[in-house]
Amino acid sequence: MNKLIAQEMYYLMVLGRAFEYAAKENYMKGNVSGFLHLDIGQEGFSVAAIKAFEKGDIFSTYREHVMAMARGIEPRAVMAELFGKKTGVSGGKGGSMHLFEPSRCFYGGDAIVGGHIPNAVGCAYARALQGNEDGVMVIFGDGATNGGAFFESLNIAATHKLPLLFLCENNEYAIGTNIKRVAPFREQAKKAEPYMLTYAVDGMDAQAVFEAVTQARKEIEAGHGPIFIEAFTCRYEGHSVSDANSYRSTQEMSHCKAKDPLQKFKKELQEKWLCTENEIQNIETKAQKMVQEAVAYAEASPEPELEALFEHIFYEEHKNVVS
Ligand SMILES: Cc1ncc(C[n+]2csc(CCOP(=O)(O)OP(=O)(O)O)c2C)c(N)n1
Ligand SMILES: [Mg+2]
Repeated sequence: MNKLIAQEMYYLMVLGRAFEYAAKENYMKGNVSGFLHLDIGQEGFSVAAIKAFEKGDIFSTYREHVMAMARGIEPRAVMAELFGKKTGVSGGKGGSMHLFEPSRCFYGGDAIVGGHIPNAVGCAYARALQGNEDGVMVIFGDGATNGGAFFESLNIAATHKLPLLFLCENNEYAIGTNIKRVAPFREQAKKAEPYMLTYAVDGMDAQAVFEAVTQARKEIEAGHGPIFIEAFTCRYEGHSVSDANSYRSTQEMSHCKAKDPLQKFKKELQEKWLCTENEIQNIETKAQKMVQEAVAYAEASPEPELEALFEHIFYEEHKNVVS
């Protein structure tokens, strides 16, 4: 990491948080519909993971607004997608959980928890056959590690030494269910230990996540096969905007918020990278402005045409099946 990367990461974190609050506000106003899962509290993890994995393919969780923007997808294209507008990154037909941009090798979230893990395995297999050394990263929650597809994926990835980084975002909750009620241990990396090297990292520490993912990426590029990283995080909001978060105590929430990744990273900018108050203020103002522009753009954008309903359903050659 250097000062420029650190500044960009801070910008993306502040952007992410402001974006998410704006998305929530617009959900309440009725401008955004469907599911809306916010990443607030976990922005440090999302930004650092994506910035450390610059070149390869990425399959993310469905809580992916911040990840998509860190990958370079424009905030206004993400906001327009939430608004269901034609100018959205998925043409307004995917919504919050399906931000898909193949030109950036970002294959979005998946509404099926863990459903994207085998897709990432297939992609890693293809990349290995192509001799592409960049690798693939798949990001999923602790809840996703309880599904069969996860275990099958570990098995295939390890057997074929695929260039795949399994990145688990362990926030200890699957909707309102605490991890203690669905898994025999807190550390989900234990499930991957028989198959591959595993590492643990503090997911509220963006610098630590950046270093862990960078190191794993290098090992994967060197042909060491799959790696599993588990990052412990904490989400501040309910599972989705329709979840009041009533199952977590005030005490638990304040403990969680005391580890705020933005505050921690801001301190690093000041102390390690010697950023001035002015530089930090400029970053924060730029991020706020970007979000306002994104909302205005989404509001002004047109709806998709009716015909768009029939696009992107079947593979091109099979289009006749529709008519
Ligand atoms: C296969 C499947 N089972 C159940 C659900 C319902 N569901 C949606 S999100 C979720 C929790 C996922 O938790 P986790 O993987 O920890 O991700 P987080 O929300 O914490 O980011 C569940 C069970 C689903 N969408 N897909
Ligand atoms: Mg979770």
